[in-house]
Amino acid sequence: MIFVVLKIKNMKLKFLLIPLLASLAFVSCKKDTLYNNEAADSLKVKLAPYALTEDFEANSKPGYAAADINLKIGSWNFDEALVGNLAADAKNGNYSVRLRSGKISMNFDVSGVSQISFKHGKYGSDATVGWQLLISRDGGSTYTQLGADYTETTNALVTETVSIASTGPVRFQFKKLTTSPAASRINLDDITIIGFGNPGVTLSDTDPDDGGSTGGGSTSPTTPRGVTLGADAPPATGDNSNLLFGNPSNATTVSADNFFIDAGYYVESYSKTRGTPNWVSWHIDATNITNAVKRIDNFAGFTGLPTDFYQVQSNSYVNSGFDRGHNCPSGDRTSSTNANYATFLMTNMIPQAPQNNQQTWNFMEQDLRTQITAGNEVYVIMGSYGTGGIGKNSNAIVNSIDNGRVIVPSNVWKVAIIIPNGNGDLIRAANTGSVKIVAVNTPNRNDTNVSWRTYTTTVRDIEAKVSAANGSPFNLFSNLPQNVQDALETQTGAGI
Ligand SMILES: [Ca+2]
Ligand SMILES: [Ca+2]
Ligand SMILES: [Ca+2]
Repeated sequence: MIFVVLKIKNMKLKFLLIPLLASLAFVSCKKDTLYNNEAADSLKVKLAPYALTEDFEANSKPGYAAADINLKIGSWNFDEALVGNLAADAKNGNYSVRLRSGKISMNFDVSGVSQISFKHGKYGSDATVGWQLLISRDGGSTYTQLGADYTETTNALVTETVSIASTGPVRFQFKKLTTSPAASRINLDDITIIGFGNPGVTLSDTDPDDGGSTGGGSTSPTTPRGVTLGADAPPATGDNSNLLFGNPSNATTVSADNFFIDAGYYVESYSKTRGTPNWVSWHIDATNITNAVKRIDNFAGFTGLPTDFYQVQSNSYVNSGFDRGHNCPSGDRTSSTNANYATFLMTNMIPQAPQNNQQTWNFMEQDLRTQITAGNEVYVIMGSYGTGGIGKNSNAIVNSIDNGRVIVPSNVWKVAIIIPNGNGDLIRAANTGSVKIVAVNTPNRNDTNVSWRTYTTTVRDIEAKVSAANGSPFNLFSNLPQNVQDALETQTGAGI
């Protein structure tokens, strides 16, 4: 846990009293979050830190014309700017902002901001160019400059961190100086907004998983399709296969509500009655997250279901107040169009509260992918159970959508087992001390805390909850010896 230390001394006391009282009021319902330090003049207020990083890898914008673009942490307006991936673009990863003669601006506010950091450089061999960082405290109506002008002289990215005196929601703008040569361009990347408490990020109404101002995508259905397997799909069996750690509900192709689907890029148990997966299982390693393709957003019904199953359509969630929440995320399958297409089948979706999907779940998915880039491989199983969630249309519990054909789960869970890259994964998971376990169970509500670590639990607890909800045995990691399961499944799953 990280603490914010508020030093209150002598003359500063008078000026800090009002914000301090505000802080005390904020935490007064949780007295245990206040600590008196041994130093009489210090107070520690426990607030969860957050960091929201925009790396510009999530979406494309090939031209300079002014337009909004949906990115990882929200919607931005790019005016005379694009997402570039040329050799001359100074960048981290595959893409960065290339700003020509205008500005990029956030279309959303963030609360509790203490710092903003970003990488910046000059595009290729363009002439020296200047720009400003600006902040708005009124929802983007007016902006004021933060710090001094920046001047780009080299093509290499450098990192800058700026502290923010923030008491309310803010948004940022990066704006080229009109005095700089019109043709000179600036690269920007990895804009990270750092703060404490709930960032309260109101993501764009056109977030890719959401697709509409009232949730669930556009009104016309797309053409249903199947899966086309490429060589990049995980192997069907053995090491790195999607179901290596076991079929937790013993799903079969004869049980309508525990119906086994091998979609190649993931494996699942589907429920005809619920119109959603019960669980989805998949393996991730570096070969799956190459960013060879960007998210394709081609939500569609799945043609592989038995003919007596209702085929959930791309528009089945429209106006529901719930996102089409991926189980196996788009971001875990970027090695080919086939791989990414597979994740957009509606048989991979649940009606998920937008904040739960776009924040809590999204950040957990990103944290798991960070484990991959750090040299690990990850086996993930995500599922949902129960009935009744709270979306964004009202505070009322919604039990089903699409005229009762899709059940809204009450809980959304995920377990992950993380091991260093290698072979003999089951044996290594049983024997190595370097296994890390993540186990999270969240309520499917739109007021979910942004931090997934708020919801860590044990694998064993998830097994018990799912088993009770469905009235049938549920055994995760069943291919591991029971004594290994007993050891791993009773750890609280905040392993990363
Ligand atoms: Ca980037
Ligand atoms: Ca492996
Ligand atoms: Ca188990």
